[in-house]
Amino acid sequence: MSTFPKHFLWGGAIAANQAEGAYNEDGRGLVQTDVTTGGTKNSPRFTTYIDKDGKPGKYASMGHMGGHLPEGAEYAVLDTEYYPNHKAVDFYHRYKEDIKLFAEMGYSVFRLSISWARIFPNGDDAEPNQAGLDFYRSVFEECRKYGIEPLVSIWHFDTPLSLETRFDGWNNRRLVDFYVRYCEVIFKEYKDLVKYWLTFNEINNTIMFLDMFGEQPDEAYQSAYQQLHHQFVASAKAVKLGRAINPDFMFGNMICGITFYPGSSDPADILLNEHAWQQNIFYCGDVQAKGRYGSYAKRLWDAHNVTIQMEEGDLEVLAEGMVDMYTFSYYMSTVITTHEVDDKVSGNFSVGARNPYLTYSDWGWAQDPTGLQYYLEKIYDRYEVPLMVVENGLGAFDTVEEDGSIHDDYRIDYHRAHIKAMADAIANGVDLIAYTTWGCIDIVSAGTGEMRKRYGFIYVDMDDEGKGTMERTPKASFHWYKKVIASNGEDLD
Ligand code: P53
Repeated sequence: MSTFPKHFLWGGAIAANQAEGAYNEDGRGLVQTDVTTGGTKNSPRFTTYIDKDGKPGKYASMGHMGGHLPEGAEYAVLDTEYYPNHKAVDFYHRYKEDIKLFAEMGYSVFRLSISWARIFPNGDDAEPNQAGLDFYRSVFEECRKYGIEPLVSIWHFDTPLSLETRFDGWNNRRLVDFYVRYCEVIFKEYKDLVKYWLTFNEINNTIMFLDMFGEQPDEAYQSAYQQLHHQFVASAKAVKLGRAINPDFMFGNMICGITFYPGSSDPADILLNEHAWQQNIFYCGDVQAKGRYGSYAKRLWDAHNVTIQMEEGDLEVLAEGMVDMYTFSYYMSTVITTHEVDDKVSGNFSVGARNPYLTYSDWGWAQDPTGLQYYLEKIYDRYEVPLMVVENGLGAFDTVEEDGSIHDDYRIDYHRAHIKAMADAIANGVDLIAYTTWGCIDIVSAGTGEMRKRYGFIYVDMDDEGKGTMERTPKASFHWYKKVIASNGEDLD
């Protein structure tokens, strides 16, 4: 008998802006990744603009986090730069072929995101864009054809650029209404095709990655916490509205799940580590899965002189719009300490003391399946709602052999260990209902904009300069995952 429940959902996950391409087709509006270049592990991505004097310029950013447009400048696509998300892996035109391959692996779930800018090109248009609605309808129908349940992220780092420009994005309360209107349209449109919805992808990144890379001024915290408040209210309103449209809808939050460890048994490290969990993980999870700000929230705000602008009734809205399930991504753990350390990690989005008990990926991410079990058990104990691991995977260089095959044993090892960790957590009482591996097909990296940081079970012939046939080739991991699914997580060899 399998440890995994009978109807456990197995599948994979992608995001619109990293997979679709077709960035300016069929009426789609721009998003920030469309004006963001590629980078590498050691060099950042840049968001490009034309300044007030008409000169091109750029600032370091991953497309939705980091950096600021200078006063009077406007976002711009520059002829001198390459923008990897413009073409991505052309899922927009190849989704039938891709979904067929997912079905061949035996998927029962496929996580993808809807691009807000395909539905409302400017974010707040009077009427939705029919071509955008038609596209996702065909995608969902294609999934249903194979009995695959779509798991839909409503926002995956891709606020329409026009809302950033005209309203300063999520700093502005008006975004709440625009988001809820967008939700209303997609909920009504797909109410018979989609059951599972995630309101904001990795909502906690806004606060978690703020001070990970150095000290920030109080204004940065003020903005981050205010943006989060707006997103919490938007998420809760969407949940309420969705339940009215279809009571069978299931809503999840989505947290970037990093497991934090104290660097030593020094009580100061233990306390600092607990505070890291509060700021980075619990802060968002508590609002969305408990319906209220945690008791420690005031301490977090006071530390940076933050005053959150709330409207009357907001706290009631948060309490009424709790999610049904807690979903998260899991890639790595990290170490927190008050002590000076010599051996540090310098990966992208991975900093701090190196953990001597773990190995690290080529991009400096700690490989730690036990950290996943720890996270699952800790979080289930806290919320006691069904959990989903909606992203997990290894970004790695792949080599295509002369005969065209790809032997990604390192990727198989990574997933095997994490699936075992999930089984152990389930055996310990955790109600885990789904696993969607990240980038079931190679896509553009969010953090670095690279194609060579590959996560897929399906190889895509596309490089970092935009050269390649886009041809799809199953890797060794494809055949391995197919066996895993067929055996409901039993056959991991
Ligand atoms: P990439 C940082 C740390 C953990 C997860 O990331 C992160 C990030 C941002 O890079 O993002 C999630 O592509 C995100 C996906 C992303 C994936 O992890 O940088 O939800 O969009 O692609 C992997 O290797």
